Amino acid sequence: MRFPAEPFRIKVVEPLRYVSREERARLLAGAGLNIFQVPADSIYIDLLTDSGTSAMSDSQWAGLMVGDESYAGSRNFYNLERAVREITGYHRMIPTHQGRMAENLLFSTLVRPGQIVPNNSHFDTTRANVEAQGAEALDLVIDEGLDPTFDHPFKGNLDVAKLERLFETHGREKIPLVMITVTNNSGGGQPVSIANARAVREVCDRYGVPLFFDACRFAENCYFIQEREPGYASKSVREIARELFACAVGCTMSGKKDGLVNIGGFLAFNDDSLAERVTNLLLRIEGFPTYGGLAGRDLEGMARGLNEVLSEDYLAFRINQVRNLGAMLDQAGVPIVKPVGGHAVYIDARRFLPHIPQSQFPGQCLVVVLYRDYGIRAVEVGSLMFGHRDPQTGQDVFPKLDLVRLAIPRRVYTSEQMRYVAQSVIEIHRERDAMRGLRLEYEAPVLRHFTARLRELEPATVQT
Ligand code: P70
Repeated sequence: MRFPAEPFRIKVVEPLRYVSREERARLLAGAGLNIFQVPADSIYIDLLTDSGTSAMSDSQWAGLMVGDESYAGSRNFYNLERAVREITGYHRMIPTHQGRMAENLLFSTLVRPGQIVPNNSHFDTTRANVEAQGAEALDLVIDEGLDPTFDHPFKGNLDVAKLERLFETHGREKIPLVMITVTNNSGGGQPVSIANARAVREVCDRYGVPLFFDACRFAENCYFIQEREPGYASKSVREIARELFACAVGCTMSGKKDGLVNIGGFLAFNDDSLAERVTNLLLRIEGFPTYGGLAGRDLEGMARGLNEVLSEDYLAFRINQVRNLGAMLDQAGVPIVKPVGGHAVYIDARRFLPHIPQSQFPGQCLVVVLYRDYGIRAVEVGSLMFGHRDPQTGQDVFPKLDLVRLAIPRRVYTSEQMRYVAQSVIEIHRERDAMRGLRLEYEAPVLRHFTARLRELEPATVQT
């Protein structure tokens, strides 16, 4: 049996502070019920994100000591370049301080106002970076990907027929590139199959448009391919990664996910003239091309992390830790997105709290109670994160799904802590009828979820 218990032991521990319910309630009220504004040392289990929260290995920590902090030509740059080349096959690697800078560089170079960038689903920063160019960020995930109850092995797939129609309607001039996010974060951390990536590439080739991956969670995606896609069971995850990356011409990467580091990212592809254009911009806004906004030691940590993340013992543990949390919730009747994705369990807040309308942020209601009563931090991926007021009609626009994400940091929490999380959510689910909706008191014009302030509605105003 390929048993997915922790394939590591604990060498260093980080004590967690116990905070009373009263103190948590006070902190949350002071934060405008916005979990991003709560100090992290007041949180028991932090499932806000799997990004930048990984525990590094002894080898990665040792790698920091061989950081070469030369301004130009650091040896760690070459180590990272080699790691990226071996894994992806892309020979140009441009380091950035994190994923969103890779997005900014790529879209600033390729995208013009009025154009459309299709993706299976854009995540928040990707969408914001496309829109910052005056372009439209269009989500084309398959319909099954939008149904939280539909069991499909590759719910992250991009709808090829919709993509064809988009090209037929607008022509290639309007579409500067196509992106696929692996795994598809907004849709529940769902994987994309190689067959789908190939079919998308075929359409892109026909129209002469480049296909890029948003590759943050590529290793988790490749593990699912090995597990689920016909013909891949006997291939190594490393081989599968190489095959997957060959379907695109390049990628943006946040090393904070499957790079197993706390900071870092890169842009990688084979096109030398694109590299020249991106580098000119990089020099102005990020740094010299051999460090790109990072210290030499950070480059080394990421080079080692990218190789470690392809360990199949690690991936079996990782994917199954997340899956087991989902199974505990599912067995207790908590509505979750199925099948469970790679980095997180997503609770379907609209089914969890059917008495709270989308205009009262059901997902955020659950986030508030999870922290106040149990010290757990989750994140809303729904009306608060993606809802907005249409400037033309003045109407509120809500996303199709209202989810609460329990993102699991890599190699950080024990299975016992995961059980505590499951029990907490199950207890809230039993008491859900007493929960009340929220209203917005302040919102910023972009990425409002990071700084929004909310207030709990009085019982009298709750719609039932
Ligand atoms: C997350 C974080 C980052 C991300 C991503 C995809 C598919 C690019 C990026 C940007 C963001 C986040 C969300 C909620 C709470 C905290 C953090 N995703 N593409 O957790 O990468 O952060 O390195 O600039 O998921 O999903 P970077």
